[in-house]
Amino acid sequence: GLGARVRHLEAPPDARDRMGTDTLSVGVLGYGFMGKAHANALGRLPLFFPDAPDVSLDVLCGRDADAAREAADRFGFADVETDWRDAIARVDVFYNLGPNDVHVDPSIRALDEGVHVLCEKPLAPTLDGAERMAEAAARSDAVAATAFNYRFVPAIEYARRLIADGALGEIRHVRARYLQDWLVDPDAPWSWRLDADSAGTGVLGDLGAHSIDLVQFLVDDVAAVSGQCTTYVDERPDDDGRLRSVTVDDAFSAQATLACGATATFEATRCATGHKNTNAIEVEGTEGAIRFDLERLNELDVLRGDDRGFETVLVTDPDDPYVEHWWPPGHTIGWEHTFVHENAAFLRAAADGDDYDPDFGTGRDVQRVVDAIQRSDERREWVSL
Ligand code: SOE
Repeated sequence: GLGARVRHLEAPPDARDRMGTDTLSVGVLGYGFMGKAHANALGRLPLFFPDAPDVSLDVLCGRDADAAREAADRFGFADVETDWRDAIARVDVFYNLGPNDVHVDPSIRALDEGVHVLCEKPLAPTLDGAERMAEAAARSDAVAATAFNYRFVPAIEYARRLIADGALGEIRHVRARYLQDWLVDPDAPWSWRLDADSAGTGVLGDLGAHSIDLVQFLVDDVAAVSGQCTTYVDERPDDDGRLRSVTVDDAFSAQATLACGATATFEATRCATGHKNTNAIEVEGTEGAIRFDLERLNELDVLRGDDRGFETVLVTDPDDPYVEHWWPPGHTIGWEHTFVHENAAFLRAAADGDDYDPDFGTGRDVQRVVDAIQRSDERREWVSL
């Protein structure tokens, strides 16, 4: 069950008015994969991050009231709403975990009402939506977070500190790959992720956005790109067996220059046979190098300026990022912990009125790179940011 400090209200008419305490009232839109990941994270906070603000899981929002009710019971939410406007009106903090095309209007509405927002990535289906969301964030006092959870892997933060401290020297090369295989089968079912109206882009925004954010977080901004996008299977069966058009990319690759002059390459696909969730990044500088792969997320391969080869650092010591909250050295953590770290940071910023990074400006900047890669693909030429 959830920790004792996660309090539940009995069908509150307006949680915000009734709380009047430091407890943050939480509303969530969406109860699929990401709903579960964030509900799990919220449930872990009282036990492992006792300094995180108290939350009250008040409202789960979804179009289908019965399905939302069932999910609310499972996730530990007190009440449901079927209209996101009603959910936003009741809470201090709004998690936008719906498909990409419902990121824009609800997030802007929440920010305009002074409600803190954490929105899943990519920030919006199109650059226009992301720009409007970033503008809403800029005029609001509320915190606006883009959910780039892989920043919160301890080994990634460890790598960021190494690079920021100059341990790798001047960065020359960055290589980011995000490979999955769930669309190799031509009969794999159609879903909103394969529809341009709902998702905006395919793997470019879904997985490429993570890689672009990691490269910009670890090294520097993308300055120019030359990209290409490919769709291998144009139609797929939906749940009723009806063939539906696939209107987004299955795979993309791009070469890029970063503002610091480094050369970067990106590759992401949903058709890489045998790769379940290979989110990998390699960085080489004049004095050293690092290699990371999410499928070995407790480890970072580090080369420190000599010729003896890479050393595998197990990033599980108490003084490693985030680790003091968990287990003794060598007692590894997993994918779901990135959401716990992300939620702790976001809720602290919301409670204290602090800045949060990655914010909507960061999400918009990633979307600019996504958009530039799309334009480069269409025009078959380099595009500068
Ligand atoms: C897609 O398969 C997906 O679930 C992405 O949407 C997530 O962002 C990624 O973390 C895992 O893969």
